[in-house]
Amino acid sequence: MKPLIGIATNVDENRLGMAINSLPLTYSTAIEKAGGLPLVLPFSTDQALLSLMVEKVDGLLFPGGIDLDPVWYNEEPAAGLEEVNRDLDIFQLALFQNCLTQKKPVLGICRGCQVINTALAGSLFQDIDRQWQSPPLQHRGTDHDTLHSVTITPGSRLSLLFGSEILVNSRHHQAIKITGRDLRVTAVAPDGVIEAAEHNYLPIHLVQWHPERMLVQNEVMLPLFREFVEQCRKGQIRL
Ligand SMILES: [Mn+2]
Repeated sequence: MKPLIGIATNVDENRLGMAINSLPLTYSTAIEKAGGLPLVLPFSTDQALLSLMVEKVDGLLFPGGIDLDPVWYNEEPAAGLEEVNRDLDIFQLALFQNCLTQKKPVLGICRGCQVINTALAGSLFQDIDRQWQSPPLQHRGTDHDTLHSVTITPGSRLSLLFGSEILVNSRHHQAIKITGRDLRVTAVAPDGVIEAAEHNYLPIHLVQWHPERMLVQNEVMLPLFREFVEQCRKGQIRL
């Protein structure tokens, strides 16, 4: 049976100003391409329902999106912070806590990477350009994805997929500052910005770039999704 992969929705507004569940198609398409059955998990404030949602799926993907409210990592909003939505944060942070409790495989992309790092008591640079100690690379182009290389930590699960260096896209203005509990850094940009991390004990992967968008161009990032789907399949067998 295909592993069932929940994708945590974002929240947006439609043309009538109504709140909607919102997710770019590229995320579900990537899961399809990797052999999984994607299922978008809708916004909810019901904690018991969130736990049930996580029980029903074999793994979870946390997508890109807006900034997290810095209140979750005990900071005041700083210059450069963009749109935040505390209700969305509470929804996604709670979903992730359930993944931890239930030991479900997780893949966090861009904002998803930041959600996981924050849930594990790490912190973020609210704006790389204003807060990074050395002149940063361009991590976000104005109207397109920029590209930069990342150096991958030897011995990491990421290095088994991509070797010691790989070119990635970049469309973020925040990044991990203090790494969350039990996470280790697995990739850094040439300017030192953290670009990926993984959990020491659990099948939890964080990437700051957008592998789902790279998949539209070619299949270089397919192994990342394949491995995630395989981890979800193994959990399925164990149950
Ligand atoms: Mn970057």
